[in-house]
Amino acid sequence: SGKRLRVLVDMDGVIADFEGGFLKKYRARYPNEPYITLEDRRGFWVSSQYGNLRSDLCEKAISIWESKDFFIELEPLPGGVQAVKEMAKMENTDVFICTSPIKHYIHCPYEKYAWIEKHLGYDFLDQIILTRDKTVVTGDVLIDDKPDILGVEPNPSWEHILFTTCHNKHILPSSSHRRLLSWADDWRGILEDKRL
Ligand code: UMP
Repeated sequence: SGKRLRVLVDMDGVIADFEGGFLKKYRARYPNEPYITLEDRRGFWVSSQYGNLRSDLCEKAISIWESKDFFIELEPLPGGVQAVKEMAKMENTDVFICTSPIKHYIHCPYEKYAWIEKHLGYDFLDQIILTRDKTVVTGDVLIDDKPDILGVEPNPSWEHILFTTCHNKHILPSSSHRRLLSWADDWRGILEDKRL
């Protein structure tokens, strides 16, 4: 029913547990350094919060996600893979995984493809959009945990649905964002609403 829908789903913090994977590997590699619990995380940039804690911790944090096997070994977030599979099977619905790779490109882009193949299957490799600027991608909705999604296009076609995660859960309800609290929340309702 309704019009064809194009749904853009972010990867890190939405279907892949970037924050949990980061903290686990940071603590294993730097057992004697201070760290920030997921409860205390604030702001999208992990590197900034670690840098504010102690300036040398910024590059230590970055060293974690620049390492081989960081992205491929991220655990799926609860319900995310199932929701994306279900969404992709819905009538009149095109789902794309829209994710920004880091500029240290030796492992990350490859491992993002490998993660999608591992968790969503080989055929889902057709649905990957790797871009550092999501504003130039057209779609009806973008489900993403980053509060401010900016780029060269001042008026992106998508409605940004803010996906709740540790670093954004304290942000006050903003008129500019609808939220998805988790994959147990009513994502189907949001899609039906956009289809009207
Ligand atoms: N990222 C950083 N620095 C941080 C936190 C994340 O470079 O402090 C990277 C990791 C991911 C990318 O590759 O940002 C996430 O981009 P999104 O697609 O989720 O916007």
